[in-house]
Amino acid sequence: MSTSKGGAAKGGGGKKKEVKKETKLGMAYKKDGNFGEWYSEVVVNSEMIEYYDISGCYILRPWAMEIWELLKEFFDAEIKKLKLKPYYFPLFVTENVLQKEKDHIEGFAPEVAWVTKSGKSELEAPIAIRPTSETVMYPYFSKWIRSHRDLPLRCNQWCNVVRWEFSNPTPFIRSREFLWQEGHTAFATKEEADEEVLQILELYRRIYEEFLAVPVSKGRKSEMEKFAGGLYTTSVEAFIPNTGRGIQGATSHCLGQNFAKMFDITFENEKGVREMVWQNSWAYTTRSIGVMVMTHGDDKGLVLPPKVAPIQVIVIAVPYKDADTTAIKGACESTVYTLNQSGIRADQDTRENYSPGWKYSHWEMKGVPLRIEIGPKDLANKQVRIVCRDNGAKVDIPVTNLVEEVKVLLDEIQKNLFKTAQEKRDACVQVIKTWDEFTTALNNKRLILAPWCDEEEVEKDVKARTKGELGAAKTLCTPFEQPELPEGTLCFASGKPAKKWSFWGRSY
Ligand code: 87F
Repeated sequence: MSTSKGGAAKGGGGKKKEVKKETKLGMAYKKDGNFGEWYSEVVVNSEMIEYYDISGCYILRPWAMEIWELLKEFFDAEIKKLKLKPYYFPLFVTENVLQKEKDHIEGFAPEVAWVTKSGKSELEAPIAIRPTSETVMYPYFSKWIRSHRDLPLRCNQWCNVVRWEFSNPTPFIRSREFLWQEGHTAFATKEEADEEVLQILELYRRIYEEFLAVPVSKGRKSEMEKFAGGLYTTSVEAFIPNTGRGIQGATSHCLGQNFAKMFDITFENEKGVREMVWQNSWAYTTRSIGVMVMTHGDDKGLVLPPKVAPIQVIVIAVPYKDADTTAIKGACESTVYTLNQSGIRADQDTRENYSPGWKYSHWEMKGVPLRIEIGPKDLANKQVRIVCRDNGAKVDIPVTNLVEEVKVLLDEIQKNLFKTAQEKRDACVQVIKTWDEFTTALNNKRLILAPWCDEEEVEKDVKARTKGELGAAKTLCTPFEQPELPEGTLCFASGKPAKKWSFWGRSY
């Protein structure tokens, strides 16, 4: 991929000057050509990800971690308003405690990673690495909760978890170790728990739609797809048009009293009577970054929504011919300073061993929303040239209006990315009524909205009938926003009376 460009380039005074070899930039794969290869290339070339020598594990570089930090800053402030407290529980869990959850852990068991040795000696008993922290936390909930005055208990932790997946690992999307926040809460009443499930789901929608500019549908999971340990599961679901696959963006579960029973988490109510608590758990992960990359990236690389861009504006000097390089450097410097002063994340690329053209490609690859070019003509006219990453638009802006104009442009890019993604997603939605329409839509990579009888057996049957190389179809969610369901509408798969509209499709 990385071939080198010729060594000589014109220097400042028109003389031929040796410039350090520049690595050629660019993407070998196209988004509409080979999507999988394109995605790997984008996350690596944009310097978000470095591959690691353990399959399914990736190095998250600053360009990814800074996005994660921006999301975290928003989410953490919001949950603190909801009285969530920060905790950190250990990474390890004993077999004994993990097994307390054995009913629903059964299906997950193959993904649990174990520590069996220290140095050369076998541990007395193997210790599991947390795949999620219910079993780590809830024995202590049982200890800490005594009376109704101890409720609600609201814990959140930001941490890593390990799930030893075997199917096709993909950076951010499916990795064996990932970062997340996990919220675990306990209430005296179901009403309080129900309310929180939706408050958190709304925050997840905002992460995707307002920050990552990715449209999602809020809805409820089917009995087959819900978290088996809980009462009901809600989620935000995104869709990747290129692969025709749905992808779960985040989940917010009401656990009911199942874990309270298992872990004996009870409280004495005002009347002195023992009751079991009502619990929730919820999480979003670094997968969200991958969904954003897939949604907005293009053939030049990453495209970042301004709200999550570590650098929103990159300033590049264009000192060609006999230009006054000192004055240009000064203008770049003061442009960055002015923007930073107004809270805009701006930086300049001062490297002298790269040409302006190389820098343009480099920062396009990294998806920076705005590029400011400053050359001799701009200097003379007291203006700068601004280039938008999303649509390539170029505008010349008087320096006096700089901050306002940059704010307007960043805002427009944020809105346009969301709007474009929403239009693309909506164009993939297909309402179907019959099995034939369903299979055709599935083959056409559609996000299918179908009338369904909501029976588990029927979902199993659909899975079985659509099994194949690309994976079976399943329900993604039943969206809260339901179109009208006319009396007498039949289930597309069973022919029984339909109870609801649900999203179906292949998924990640
Ligand atoms: C993998 C191995 C072992 C998912 C697993 O969604 C256990 C599990 O319990 C497991 N994969 N799950 C379900 C996780 C449920 C729940 N946990 C807290 C969440 C949100 C955060």
